[in-house]
Amino acid sequence: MSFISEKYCSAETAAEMIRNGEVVGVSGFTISGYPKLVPLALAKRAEKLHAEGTDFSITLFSGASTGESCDGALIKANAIAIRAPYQSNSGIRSSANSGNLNYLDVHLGLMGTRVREGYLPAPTTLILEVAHIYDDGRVILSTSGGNIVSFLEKAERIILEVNSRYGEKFAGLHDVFVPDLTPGSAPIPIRTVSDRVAGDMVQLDLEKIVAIVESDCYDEVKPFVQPDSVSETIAGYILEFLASEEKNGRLPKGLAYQSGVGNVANAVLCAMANNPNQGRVNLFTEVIQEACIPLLQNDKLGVASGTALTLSASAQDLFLKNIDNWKKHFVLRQQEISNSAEVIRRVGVVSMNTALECDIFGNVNSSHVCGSAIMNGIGGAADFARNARLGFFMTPSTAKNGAISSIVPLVSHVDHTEHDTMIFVTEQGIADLRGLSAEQRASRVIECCAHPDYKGLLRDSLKYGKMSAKGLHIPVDLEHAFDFHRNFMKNGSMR
Ligand code: 0RQ
Repeated sequence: MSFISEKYCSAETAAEMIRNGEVVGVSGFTISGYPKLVPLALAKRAEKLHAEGTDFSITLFSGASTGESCDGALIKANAIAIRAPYQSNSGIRSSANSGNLNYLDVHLGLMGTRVREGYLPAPTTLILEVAHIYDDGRVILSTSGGNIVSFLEKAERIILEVNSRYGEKFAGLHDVFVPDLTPGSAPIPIRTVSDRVAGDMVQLDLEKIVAIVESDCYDEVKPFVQPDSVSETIAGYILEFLASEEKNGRLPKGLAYQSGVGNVANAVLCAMANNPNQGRVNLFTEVIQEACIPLLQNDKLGVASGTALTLSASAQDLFLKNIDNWKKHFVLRQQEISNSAEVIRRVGVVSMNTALECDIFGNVNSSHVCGSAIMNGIGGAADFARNARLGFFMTPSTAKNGAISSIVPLVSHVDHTEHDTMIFVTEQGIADLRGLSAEQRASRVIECCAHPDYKGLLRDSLKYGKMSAKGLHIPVDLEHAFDFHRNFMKNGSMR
């Protein structure tokens, strides 16, 4: 019997090995490649301990959001005390917003670095989903790279979920390079989307593997929804804008695209897939979403480099069926590389991220409703927006049936400052803010992007700002800057 085969056990046995108060690191990024069976068993164990009157909770660190069997089950069981980084689970959201969970919203590109630097505690136990394990302790990672290698450095115990759906078919998908820490770190040797600079497997320390659990679970990604008309309109503006930039010599061929999460992001890539004039595109992104499939099928995908392959169940099946032909189009990286400022700047990226609200001066809030209630988190949007060659923030012009304007006098929380943003897009139009003064930006955002129901109020806000601001460099009407938000909290509408 090999060392490895002796470690196979049930998820329940593996879950028993996790201690109260421990920092647990899991694989996983935007609902892909996270462990499912051990977290579910851990949640059940926590519920049992709580029923017996015993405290049990962990600090949970990951690459980014995980699915219902991990984030969902553990938060329902009241088993998470601290969570970082990005998440998208309604239970985590409500626990954070009710003050029961300490949620740390760290830039995704820096999470692993901060752990390695010692500014965040290093996970002591890791629960990793992998595609395959060899007897010598080498593993092939599954559908995401995340922070696995960064977390490994100081981990004491490793629990593996080996997902037999993937197996050795996943060999060659990952490139597991992790950068040096400062000071004096070597340049990261990646210049183009397809560059591979390390091996495709991770060598684990056999002595640290304490349990192996067999799994055949799907990543619990919601079924793909075809883009709605608002998203398609936004996508249309972006493609038109890109074409005019190219015509004007400002968009060299060979730039790569980053697209954020959600419907609008998918719509842009779907529109590229369906555009007969579109050549092959390369993606340098964090989340490779479902839209990579139509791009592939229409022969419009060059290489997609990311840290997560986030596909619905039917697309996961399709990917596995075609993996031998499709693998050459993908590189899965650790998130310290997929989201590295240095690499994003060197490769040359057009970033496209979604905002909750944008203000007339160019600031963006992607994470907090009315300045206080966390939605998901900043994620990796700032890693890209700040370092992109060309950056879009997109959003429908209103939310909640028109009760909310996504264009506001001043954002209630700032994720991306006016110094880092370039182009705003809503279904009303597109505003290129590059090279404009604050007042010019404000007029352009109002006239090009705001919904007609809110244009008058926004024009008034700019007018009063010009009359009352201390300085006219940014003519903000401080007195009424948050009237939209106040109205919404008081009356349920920003009007
Ligand atoms: O709520 O579903 O209850 O109606 O926000 O909005 O329009 O469905 O958009 O799913 O694309 O998410 C910014 C949250 C958008 C996401 C955000 C309400 C709206 C709806 C969702 P309902 P939509 P999406 C790469 C980059 C930050 C991280 C990031 C996100 C819900 O894109 O988390 O970009 N981004 N990472 O009704 C109150 C407003 C609102 C609002 C919309 N102004 N106020 N509610 N909503 N605007 C990926 C990673 O980093 C991993």
